[in-house]
Amino acid sequence: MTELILALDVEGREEALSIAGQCAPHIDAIKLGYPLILSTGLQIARELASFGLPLIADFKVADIPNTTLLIARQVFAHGFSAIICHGFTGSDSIAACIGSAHDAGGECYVVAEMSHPGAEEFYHGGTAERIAALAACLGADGIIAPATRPDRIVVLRQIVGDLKIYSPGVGAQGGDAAMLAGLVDGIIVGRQIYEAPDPAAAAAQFAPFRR
Ligand code: OMP
Repeated sequence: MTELILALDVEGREEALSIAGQCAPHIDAIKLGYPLILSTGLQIARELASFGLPLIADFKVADIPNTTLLIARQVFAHGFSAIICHGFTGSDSIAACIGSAHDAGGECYVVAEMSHPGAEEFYHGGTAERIAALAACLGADGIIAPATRPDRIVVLRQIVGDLKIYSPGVGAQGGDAAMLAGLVDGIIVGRQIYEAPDPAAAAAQFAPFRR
């Protein structure tokens, strides 16, 4: 059983607020990334906060420690509760993101392995395992791991223990929520919900998998 995190990758304020409002009773958190934030500005977080759900900033931060810290500072100053960073940048950058998040009372999730097909080119062969181990060792709140490869989640779960695993790739990318039950702490779903004729009904379909 798992949380349902809505990936709100729409490109307009009105649409974002409308979909978030419709889905709010059926979801546990909202993830905002570049599509919405570049089109509306970080202040959209203040408006979405009115739905009373945790807001996750998906900037997949991949920079030097100082720039990472400056990005995280902006994110938490705008009311987000969590941030996502890449893990391939190495321990100092990951630690900067985790430290900034925790200083602000927030959480940090580290991408251990991505969900798209091309991710196999670099993440497989030990890299994802190393990132997951580093994230756990540095005190991250969780990792991001692919719903499109449940077998990989089993491997990464053995490394991170009871650290949270949030998993994108359900629906549009081919991942099946039923395959992830008991393996992950949260599924991240975008298009299957926000492109549906009735987003609330699409979100409600995940009710059997929610805690
Ligand atoms: P849909 O494919 O539309 O369900 O959206 C998935 C969401 O998860 C998007 O916001 C992606 O940017 C994000 N995501 C992935 O799809 N794969 C990853 O490996 C990592 C993420 C992420 O960090 O959220």
